[in-house]
Amino acid sequence: MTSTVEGILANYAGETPGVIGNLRRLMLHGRLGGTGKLVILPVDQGFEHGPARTFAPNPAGYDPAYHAKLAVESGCNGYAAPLGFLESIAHEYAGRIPLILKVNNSDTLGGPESPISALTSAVPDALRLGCAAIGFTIYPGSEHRNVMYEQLRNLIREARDVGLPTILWAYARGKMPKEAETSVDVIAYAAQIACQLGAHIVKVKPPTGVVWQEAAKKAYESIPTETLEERIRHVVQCCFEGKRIVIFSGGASKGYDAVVDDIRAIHAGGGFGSIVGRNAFQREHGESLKLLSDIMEIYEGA
Ligand code: FBP
Repeated sequence: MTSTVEGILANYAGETPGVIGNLRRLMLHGRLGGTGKLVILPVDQGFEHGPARTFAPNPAGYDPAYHAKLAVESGCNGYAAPLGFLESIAHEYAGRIPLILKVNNSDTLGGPESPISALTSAVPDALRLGCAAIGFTIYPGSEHRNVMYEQLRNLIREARDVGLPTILWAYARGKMPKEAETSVDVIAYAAQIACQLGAHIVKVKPPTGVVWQEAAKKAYESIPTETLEERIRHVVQCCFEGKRIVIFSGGASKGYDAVVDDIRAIHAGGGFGSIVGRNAFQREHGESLKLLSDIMEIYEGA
C-alpha cells in the first residue's frame, strides 16, 4: 500500500524533503493512510458563507473543537480551517491529525463580480500551529485573478522553503454565470492553472457536462464528458496526466445517495479523493460519521 504513496510522491521529485515529507504525512494518515487517497474535512464556511448558514443545521458545529474531533474520529487525512478555528484547537490536535491552515479567505458580504480573498494568515502561523500544509484559494474568472496568482507565487515559495506544501482551492468565479463555474472545460482549465502555479494538491468542484467557453467547444467534441466519471478522468488528465494530486469538493448539503454517487464517480474516474465539508459537519454527528465512513470505504475499494 505504501508503494502507492511512494509512486505518487515520485511525481514530486523536484520538491524539498520537507514538502515531500508533509505530503507523505497527509497520505499516510487516517483510515485511508497508505492508499494514495485523501479525505479532508474543510471548515472555512463560517467565514466564507457566514455562521448561521454554516452551523445552524447542526449547532454543535459553532464550537471549533467539534470539527477537529470529527476529523480525527472519522479518520480523515487532514483538517483544514482558517486561523481562528485552528488557533483554538491546535494545542490539542497538532500532531494528532495533519492540520492545514487556510491562509486566505473571502466573505460573502461584498459583491460577487470581482472576488478576491484577503490574506488572513501567513506561513509563520502555519509553522507555529504545527500544520502540515497551507491552503489558498484562487478565483480564475475574477478580474483580480492575476493579483491572486502573484500572491500565490510568493507564498508557495515561502512555504516550500520551510517544507510546507500548498493545497490550492481553484474556484472559477467572477464574470461568468453560475453554470460556467462548474462546467467541465472551466473546471479543467482552473485545475490546470492551479498545477501550473505550483500547487502540490489541487481542489476543484466536480464538473458538470456543460462546455462553456465557445473557443473550447471544438476540442471537447472528441473528449468523452457524458458521465461524471469521464469528466473526473479528464480533470485528472489536465492535472499533468495525474502527476498532481487532485481532489474534489462535496458542495452544499445534499442527500446521502447523491453524495455517495459522486464519490463513486470520483473514485472510478481516478480522482485522488475528496474534501467534504458541509455534507459532513452539517449532519447530526452519528450520521456524519457514517457518511464519512461510507465515503472512505468507496475510496478503499480497488
Ligand atoms: P464543502 O464540501 O462544504 O463544499 O467545502 C469545500 C469548500 O471548498 C470549502 O472549503 C469552501 O468554503 C466551500 O467549499 C466553498 O463553497 P462555495 O463555492 O459553495 O462557496
